[in-house]
Amino acid sequence: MKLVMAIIHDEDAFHIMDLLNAKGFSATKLATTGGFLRAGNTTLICGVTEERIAELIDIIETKCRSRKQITSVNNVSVTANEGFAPYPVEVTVGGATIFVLSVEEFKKV
Ligand code: 2BA
Repeated sequence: MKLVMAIIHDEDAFHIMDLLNAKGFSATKLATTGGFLRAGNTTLICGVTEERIAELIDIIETKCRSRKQITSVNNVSVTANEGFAPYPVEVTVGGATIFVLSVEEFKKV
């Protein structure tokens, strides 16, 4: 038995939970905060048999692949009367940080 902890982007959490449930994985989703950016992220904890580790990691890789996305931020205008103008920037979203831990004992009582 292994415990997989995967820190993923909030945006990817909803879709991956659906797929994990459909494939028969049990998972717990925690709302967490990155220590560096202090921004919200999601941590999934998932107890699995060793035979299914590769399948689980494959699902995480597929659903949480890091990708570039264009988003707009409000840029401060040069003059006070012009207000704010949307300014497109490219950001990287997604990706996953995965830990696989050995489980000494697993019990449901
Ligand atoms: P990633 O390395 O992809 O990490 C994404 C999130 O995964 C982290 O959020 C943190 O919540 C978790 N994480 C990553 N490595 C971990 C570890 N060894 N132990 C526990 N949790 C871990 P943040 O801490 O907010 O970091 C966001 C991104 O900022 C990181 O993306 C990395 O690109 C960068 N970063 C993190 N720490 C840094 C540092 N000390 N100096 C420069 N850049 C850093």
